[in-house]
Amino acid sequence: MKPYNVVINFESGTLDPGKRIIRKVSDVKNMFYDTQAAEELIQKGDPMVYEVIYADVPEEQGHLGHCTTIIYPGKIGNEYFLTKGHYHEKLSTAEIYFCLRGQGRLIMESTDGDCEVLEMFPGSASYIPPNWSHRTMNVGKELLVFYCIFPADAGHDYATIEEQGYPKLVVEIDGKVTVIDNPKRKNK
Ligand code: PAN
Ligand code: ZN
Repeated sequence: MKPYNVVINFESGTLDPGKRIIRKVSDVKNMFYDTQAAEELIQKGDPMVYEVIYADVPEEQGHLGHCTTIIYPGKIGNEYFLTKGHYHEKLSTAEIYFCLRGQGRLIMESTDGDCEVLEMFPGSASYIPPNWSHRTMNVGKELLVFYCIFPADAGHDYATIEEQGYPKLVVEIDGKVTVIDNPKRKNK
């Protein structure tokens, strides 16, 4: 293949040319603590939670996958709109999230059971080391837009996070972004 550019719009988060994937509440309902509130939101029109726009890159060793993610502002119960979250199938692969717009949090858990939450804000570049799962939340009132770069053959394991969730939840309490223990977290 030949070198080529894509163009990223920092305002809207579009990456062009790119392939767009959309995630509605019905796609991510199991990731939220308050599944009842998620069901109610699905009945009310099943709004979009986030989109990912991928540059066309072969999913092969040596290549770098890259994409933008756009998370809409919103909550389910008191929990902010979030991405599914995943480990890389190839656990030895790292990733960088570069925030272009909005206010977010990046929660990560390592295979050793450590948990960390980083702030995301325009200009923040978060390093996700090998062996750390990752999920993002939009904690602001506008779009959260970030750009991701990862080994193109990393792969995504969504099942582990869907089953066990994270040790912490990022919720709004008295109008403030608050990190609390996840009461539903099993076996930790
Ligand atoms: C990111 C994520 C993206 C959407 O590109 O895939 O932000 O999150 P989910 O994949 O968890 O739905 C990434 O981490 N790629 O490896
Ligand atoms: Zn990833």
